[in-house]
Amino acid sequence: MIWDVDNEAMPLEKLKELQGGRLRTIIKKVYDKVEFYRKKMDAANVKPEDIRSISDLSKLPFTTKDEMRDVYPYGLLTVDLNDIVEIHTSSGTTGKPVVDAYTQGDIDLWSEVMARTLSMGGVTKKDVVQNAYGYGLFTGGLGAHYGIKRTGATCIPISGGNTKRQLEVMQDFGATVLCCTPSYALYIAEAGREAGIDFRMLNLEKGFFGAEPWSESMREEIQEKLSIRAYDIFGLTEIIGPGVAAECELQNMLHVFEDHFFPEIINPKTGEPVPDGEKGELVFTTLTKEGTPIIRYRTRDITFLNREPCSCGRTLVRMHRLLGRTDDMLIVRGVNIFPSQVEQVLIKMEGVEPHYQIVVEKRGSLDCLEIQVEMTENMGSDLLGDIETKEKEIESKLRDVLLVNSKVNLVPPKTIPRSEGKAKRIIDKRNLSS
Ligand code: DLL
Repeated sequence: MIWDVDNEAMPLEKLKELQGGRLRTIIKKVYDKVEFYRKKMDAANVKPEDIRSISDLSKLPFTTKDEMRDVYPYGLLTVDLNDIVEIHTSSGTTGKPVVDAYTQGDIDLWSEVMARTLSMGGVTKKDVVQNAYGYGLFTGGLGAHYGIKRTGATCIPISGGNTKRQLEVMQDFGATVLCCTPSYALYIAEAGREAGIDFRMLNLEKGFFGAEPWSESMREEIQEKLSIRAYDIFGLTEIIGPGVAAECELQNMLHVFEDHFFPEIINPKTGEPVPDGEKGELVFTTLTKEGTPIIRYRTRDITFLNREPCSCGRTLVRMHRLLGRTDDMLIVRGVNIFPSQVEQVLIKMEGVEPHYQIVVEKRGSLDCLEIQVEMTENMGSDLLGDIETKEKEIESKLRDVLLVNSKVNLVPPKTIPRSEGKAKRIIDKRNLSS
């Protein structure tokens, strides 16, 4: 079902016009009201009058996460603090977080884009949605909450964690939909299996997973283990939270809600826009957000755009599931490595779980890559001391994909820390020692 057919299936000419008009308004507003943007535009010698249509966007300077931190907490506000009704922050582990301050209009927008997201996977008022994204400053919990309520479905605001209780609630309340990070969905599946739950017998039908990278194979695994259809949903605090892009029922790339959040793909090294279909860094401009509009925000996420029509009828451009991040990319002995590549290898192998951690260290002047991989429950006993052979097999498969050597260590089941939110996949010890 298309939640907002007028805006999600708008003829492309009309969409372009709408985006251009919205861009003119927002640029004038940030130039008048926010010193941060006025200074940057003056330095780049661009005036609001120079921005007439969406194709003028590339004249404007980028905004980076570090710049946003510099004006923490309220430096990007376009309205009076009295008009802000809610605040969220990013979940960064270093430095000050990035702040998103919402007006009531922004909360309405957020509810709408999240209602679109859930409707794309078929959620209606008949559904009972278990919302296991964390509630709090993180945008996942409340963002999904607003969308669930907007669709008219029943919301169970359980938040993340307490997996035993998640399973109990899922059964007792007959949840039909699960919202959480993909790694937590797998954890719930695992804990359920141990508790003797047959997910095929439950009401659960679909799940909306995002906030961290996951692969197509991980989708298959979640779909099979939980007996559901699993949809990828994408967003980030700086732009609004979840509700920036989402998959439709065809599960074939994520429609970007570009009437509100305009995407560009740039070459991360040169900052130049790249043609559709080519990989690069995703950049967003918010066209309608009131509290903290963001102009040309460099997400550090890597993907590409696809403008081919989708058979669901939506005209909104699609982005491929994230291929990595410019900052999550490890450079080991000069070779670029993404955690998703490791996951793709592991998920196809017998006897191991897609629970892993990548550790990079310097030994002398050489970068060493060690990958801890969990065995399945029965692997230890099946292999009878053949663990080393298995490790070698994984190392060889990884070398084919990563193009560098790594040392694989098989570790007993459940020894890699589980996360109720975003999983921590990389431990880079090189920075700590330098
Ligand atoms: O993670 C918002 C969100 C909540 C999205 C719930 C989806 C579901 P942040 O904490 O600001 O916001 O983190 C944003 O997470 O730049 C991506 O690198 C990553 N990310 C978000 N969704 C996906 C996804 C929320 N579907 C950062 N696939 C983004 C891969 C994702 N990575």
